[in-house]
Amino acid sequence: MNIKYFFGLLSLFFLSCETSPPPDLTPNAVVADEKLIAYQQMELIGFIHFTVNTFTDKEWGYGDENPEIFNPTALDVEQWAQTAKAAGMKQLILTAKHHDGFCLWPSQYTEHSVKNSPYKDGKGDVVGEFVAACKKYGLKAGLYLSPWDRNHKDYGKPAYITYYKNQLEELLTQYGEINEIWFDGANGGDGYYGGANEIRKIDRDTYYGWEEIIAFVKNLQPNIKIFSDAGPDVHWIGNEKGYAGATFWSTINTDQLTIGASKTDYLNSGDPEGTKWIVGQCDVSIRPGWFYHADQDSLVKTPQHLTDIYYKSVGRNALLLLNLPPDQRGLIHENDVQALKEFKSTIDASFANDLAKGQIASADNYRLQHTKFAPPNTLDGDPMTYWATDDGVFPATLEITLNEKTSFDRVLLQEPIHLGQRISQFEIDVMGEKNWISIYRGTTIGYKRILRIPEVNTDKLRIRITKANNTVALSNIGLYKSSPKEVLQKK
Ligand code: FUL
Repeated sequence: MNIKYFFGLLSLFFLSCETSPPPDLTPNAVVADEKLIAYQQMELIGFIHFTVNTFTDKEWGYGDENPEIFNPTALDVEQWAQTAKAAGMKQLILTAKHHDGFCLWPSQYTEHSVKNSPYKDGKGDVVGEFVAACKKYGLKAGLYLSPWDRNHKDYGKPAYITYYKNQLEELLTQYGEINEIWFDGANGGDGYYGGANEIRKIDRDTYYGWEEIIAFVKNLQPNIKIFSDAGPDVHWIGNEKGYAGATFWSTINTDQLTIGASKTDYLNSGDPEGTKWIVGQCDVSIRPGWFYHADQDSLVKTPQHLTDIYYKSVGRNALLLLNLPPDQRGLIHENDVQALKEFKSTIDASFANDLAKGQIASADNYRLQHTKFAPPNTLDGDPMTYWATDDGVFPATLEITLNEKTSFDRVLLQEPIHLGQRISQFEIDVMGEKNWISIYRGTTIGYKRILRIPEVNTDKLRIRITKANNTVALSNIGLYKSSPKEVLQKK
């Protein structure tokens, strides 16, 4: 080859290297797929606990209820959907069947159902009406089908599993797309069981044949997300207060999980060594009970309490599933609607103005010195673009310079989870009179972490990531001044 020609080719090669963007960071072995990223981005979703318990004033129905007691006087599923929508929820999950076995749809496999109730003279289908209302208001619909059934005569025997699958088939074939199915962990104990009135226990590991049920569900609805305390797509957070751990990994080891018997601490923190990506979900009720009880009308959580829960769920890399139980009219009570409204306006006020927007992000190191990995990517609001360092750079330090001294007390951080969850230790410093002052030490970030820090007034902040399981990447940083509404004002 002619030497001139050779050098010509070489320079062409370098030129093309410069123009074609470098490849993405190598993803971790365990990452969030598109389906779970979209699920996590919903952030706030709602629960609707409604059944015979609403009329018997119980939390767990025994299964011996007369279906005629189910008689809502003004049931309005659209009010549920409107309330959820106005609160910023993206999905609602309805108890199609709770532990009492009463079905809110006219199942052909049982008489313990809405078809034998006065509601619409037995012609009503609350599940169908609920799914249609969700659709109308642009919400995803999810269904809760209690594995435990205190009404069914065959509960505990193989025949019940056939019954349970028949019910799943009805729910997952007759109502269009269902985004989530919720398998509760409470299972076995005393019940009516077709008149036997006895205690029945099941083997949690073997009775349901969960693997087969999961495959059955996915076959009927390929895009569905399955919740249980063991996943496979979404897992319980280990308490019913709505709190994820301050260290929370979206990765977890499924061989340590059993539906209905997983260790709550493990669920609350996830596992940095986890081999599966399962999204954490924090369920909590707006009232003390999951079902409506008139004597709890004055015990609705305050907007401030709900806001605190928001920080401990959405702000800790998990989803918040907030329960809004309809009353005997079939409506979400006025007190709950009011608390929810104020909660939403508080969050909106706190996060209306991102003080980092349009400011300067810089770093000593960014990968290959290429714009694809440059610090300003953390300020563009896009979860897919990110700042990344060269391999092995610790601490990875990113600085935000504000155009003037600014007061803020909330720091929002996000990792690009399509590449996995990486960060396990970081510190935040702000510039004082002359020196950096450390104001926060944290562990995990994940999809979203919102830190409540004491108010600072500064024009410089830096994030130092001191430990991660792979090359550091951050997709988003926000700075906010919280609304005074977050704190209950003394009258
Ligand atoms: C629990 C159930 O026993 C409660 O009644 C409620 O449905 C809650 C969400 O899950 O395990």
